[in-house]
Amino acid sequence: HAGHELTRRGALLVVEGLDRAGKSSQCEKLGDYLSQQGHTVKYIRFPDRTTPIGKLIDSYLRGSTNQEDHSIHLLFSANRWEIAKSIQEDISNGITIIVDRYSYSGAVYSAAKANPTLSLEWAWQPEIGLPRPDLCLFLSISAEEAAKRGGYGAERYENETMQTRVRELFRSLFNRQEDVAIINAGKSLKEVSKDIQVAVSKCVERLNVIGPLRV
Ligand code: T5A
Ligand code: NA
Repeated sequence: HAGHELTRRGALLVVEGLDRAGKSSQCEKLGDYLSQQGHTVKYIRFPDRTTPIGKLIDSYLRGSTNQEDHSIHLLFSANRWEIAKSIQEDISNGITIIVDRYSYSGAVYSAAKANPTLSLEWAWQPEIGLPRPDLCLFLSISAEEAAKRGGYGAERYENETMQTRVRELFRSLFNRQEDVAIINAGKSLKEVSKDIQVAVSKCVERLNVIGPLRV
């Protein structure tokens, strides 16, 4: 699909995983690495708690307000749609974007609530049409391991029952998705970042190659 490009676009790289899998730490390391390689890099995260919709999400996650399951789900999705156009623009301007959580978290966390009318399929629908990542790095870690890391338990969803369901749903979702790299996030920060660099380098190289004209 990259073969049609005449100018070099940026890459859309997503980092996903359970709470405390090390997503934010690894996004930062990946950003440093790609900058050193000469890429222009931008970091974004979802939920983006700074927008009006993001503020509603923030207060929900902190437990200060309640929201109906479908309703909060659609707000998480709207929070991605509100910046979808700027993501597209940045990428066409050659900026590589590192995204800390995306549609995959969106579908999986909502579906993990086991609400009978909120299946994984239902939850995925509002994500259809958002910019498709070139690569999704899934930081895989056991729920028990994640719970041992700092700051766990403060927000809604940070309990082992929910996290175990989330883990299973991520697996079933990623079985159906292309361009996913499963990264063992139970290793040291440095080892995990090395594995991420290898996966990302392969992906970025592919984007730089101009493919041959076909029939
Ligand atoms: N959500 C999100 C939805 O329900 N729907 C949606 O559409 C979206 C986008 C908030 C919640 O919202 C849900 C999912 C979440 O429950 P958030 O704001 O991204 O999402 O907050 P968190 O994801 O909870 O951020 P986390 O704090 O969970 O974790 P990270 O980013 O995975 O981990 P990180 O890098 O901050 O590291 C956590 C701790 O572990 C240590 C770090 O130093 C830190 O102390 N650590 C390691 N320790 C040992 N070895 C390693 N390899 C380590 N890597 C990190
Ligand atoms: Na984080």
